[in-house]
Amino acid sequence: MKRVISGIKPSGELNIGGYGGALQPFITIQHEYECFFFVPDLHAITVTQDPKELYQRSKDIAAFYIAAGIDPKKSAIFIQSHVPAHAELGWMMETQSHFGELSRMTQFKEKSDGKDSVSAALFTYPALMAADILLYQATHVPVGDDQKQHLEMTRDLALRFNNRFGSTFVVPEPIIQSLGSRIMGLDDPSKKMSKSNPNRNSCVLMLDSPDEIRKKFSKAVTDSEGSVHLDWEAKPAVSNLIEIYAVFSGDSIAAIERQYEGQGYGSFKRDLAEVVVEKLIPIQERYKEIIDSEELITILKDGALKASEAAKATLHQAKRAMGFVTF
Ligand code: AQP
Repeated sequence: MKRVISGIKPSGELNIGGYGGALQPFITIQHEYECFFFVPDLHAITVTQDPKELYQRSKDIAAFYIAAGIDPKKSAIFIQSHVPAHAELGWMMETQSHFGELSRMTQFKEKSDGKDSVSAALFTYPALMAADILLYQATHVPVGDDQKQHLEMTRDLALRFNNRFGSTFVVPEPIIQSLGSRIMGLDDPSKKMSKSNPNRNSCVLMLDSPDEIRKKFSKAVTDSEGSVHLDWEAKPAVSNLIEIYAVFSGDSIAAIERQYEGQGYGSFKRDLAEVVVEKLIPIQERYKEIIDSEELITILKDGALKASEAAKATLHQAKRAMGFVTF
């Protein structure tokens, strides 16, 4: 059985970058694989989090999974810290990770850049990510652009462990998506649209009102050429908007370029806002129904049970392989 595990960190308010790069692909993937979708709260705390916000955002991500269309009857939806095997195997994988390879991780370099002090956990984060994946013997992992290096390290760790201790882990393959794998900020197309960016105009949040969405797209940077065509080198800002349009409408890039030929940016941006509003409204409505419901709690408890069952077997096998006393 082909199996997938993936998650979205509750490190800030979810935006359309996370939707396009992760959540929307999850909806498709759930029909082709046995899936485990989790809320990586242990990853979120690698940088400082306000406890009240972490609590709310962890619930939010789980509610968005369901609201966007992940079927909890088919896929396990759970919170990472509810399955302690993640932390346990994370430590074991840390012992197999080399300082040099962790030092080369570009995400660590970016996130630690210019900071006086960063947590040790931010540095060892890829070992925990490897554990998240290997614990479920995932055959496939959907990866956004900036997670490719981490998945490569997961594969290296699985192979290293298997060579040292005997065949234990499935070595996972990436699922690379062609569209939406790197949605950039609306204010600056050289920076990824990120939850931790304090500039609220850089992104459209999943819970933004239609008017906020319209305002943000009308302010989005473009260029002076006035031509809607994709060219990431010469026209990164407009290319980013075209890609968002394609992700949210399902239209091809060529069809979008044809539709707006010779029209400048005004009508393109207005239509783009409507395409996004149309997609987000039903998700927001379902989110509101579920966020404070018993239904959400039940789904998360059931998901954690299913995940724990799957994780337990691998953890036991890995411990025995390493020489731990197990019964
Ligand atoms: N802007 C984006 N475009 C495309 N894909 C994105 N993803 C996130 N932002 C974009 C993809 O979503 C998956 C889950 O990401 P994550 O939230 O766990 O981590 P992240 O990539 O670190 O997200 P952020 O928003 O940038 O969070 P912060 O600011 O806290 O670090 C990943 O596959 C990611 O590629």
